[in-house]
Amino acid sequence: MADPKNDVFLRALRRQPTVRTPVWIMRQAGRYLPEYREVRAEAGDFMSLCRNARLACEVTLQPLRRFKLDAAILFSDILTVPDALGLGLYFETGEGPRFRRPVRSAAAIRRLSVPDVHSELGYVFEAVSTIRKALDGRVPLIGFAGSPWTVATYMVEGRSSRDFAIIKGLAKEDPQALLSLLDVVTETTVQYLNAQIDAGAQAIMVFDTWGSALEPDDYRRFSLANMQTIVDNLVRDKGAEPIPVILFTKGAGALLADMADTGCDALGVDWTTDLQTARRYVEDKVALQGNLNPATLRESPEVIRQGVADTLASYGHGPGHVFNLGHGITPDIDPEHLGVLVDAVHELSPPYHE
Ligand code: 1CP
Repeated sequence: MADPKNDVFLRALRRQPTVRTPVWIMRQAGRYLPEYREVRAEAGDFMSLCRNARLACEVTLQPLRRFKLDAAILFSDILTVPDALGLGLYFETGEGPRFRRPVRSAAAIRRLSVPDVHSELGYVFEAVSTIRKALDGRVPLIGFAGSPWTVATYMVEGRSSRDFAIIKGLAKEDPQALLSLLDVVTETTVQYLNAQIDAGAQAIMVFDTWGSALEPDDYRRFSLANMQTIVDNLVRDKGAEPIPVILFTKGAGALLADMADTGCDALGVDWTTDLQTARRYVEDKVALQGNLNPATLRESPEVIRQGVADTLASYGHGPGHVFNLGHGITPDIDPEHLGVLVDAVHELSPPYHE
């Protein structure tokens, strides 16, 4: 398939020169858009939306019609993987994701096995190829998965958690059981992401939303090690240049230095670390993606523009910056405010590339 007509995002991930800073937004397809809420209502529920390639494609494209974004991201979820492992994912209205059969004991972990991703997750690969065709090279398409640790928190807790008491208990009492759970998720994720690449994904992002709940040594053992295995086993040689990989541990802070040594191309940075500081941690080994506080989008257009200006200045001159929020856009945001952000990146970033 042809290279994208707008490759500023892929070039920035590879730290090649660009004329401006590319921009996309985590959760750019989602509930803050009225047209998304309409399509989700048509689908019935969130998983039916993910399983319908035509509708998943439609909601992927919606934010691109409104805003001058430089990448599309597959519309799906990180919890499709444990669903394929047989845990029974469902969404309680207004309450977030739940699993019918959480995995809490060594015996339950032993019963898990790597599924055939093509039969269990074929709907995702069909969405990828449908979106890729519909994009027609306008911007590159990002495929993604959760980090094995972050996915395992949902598998063990059975739902969203903020203290991770059950999985941390397992890490203390039976670390080998937790490691074998992580092995199954990691192997499944490698096959899942390679199949997304085969279907047409042009960059890969691994979301480790809950890695920073671990202390640093446990982070390296239970989270970073599995992301390393993923980076090592992705088949990235598809075109003239390898498919770039972005790792994002929310709240990584100084651990960004360890992450930069995995061989990934870029790191997502949340708003609790200045890009200037992050750039020092990673010693220009990788590109950086981020990191405006999503709460800034609740402010006035003037404050949003200033936030963009400050973020660009914090990264400073030179290639290797992809503009994004430090975490996903929230459902309460006025879409016009996101337009102000995207326009400001287009307008204010060129001087940093002269
Ligand atoms: O319509 C709805 O009510 C569903 C809300 C929703 C959406 C829009 C969920 C349920 N998932 C998604 C899509 C999604 N999720 C995307 C693709 C869309 C895009 O980015 O434009 C991606 C990349 C994700 C990734 C995801 N899902 C993460 C990692 C990134 C992050 O935001 O930290 C996590 C932790 C999830 C789990 C999940 N799925 C859905 C919700 C509400 C949650 C979060 C639950 C929690 O806070 O624990």
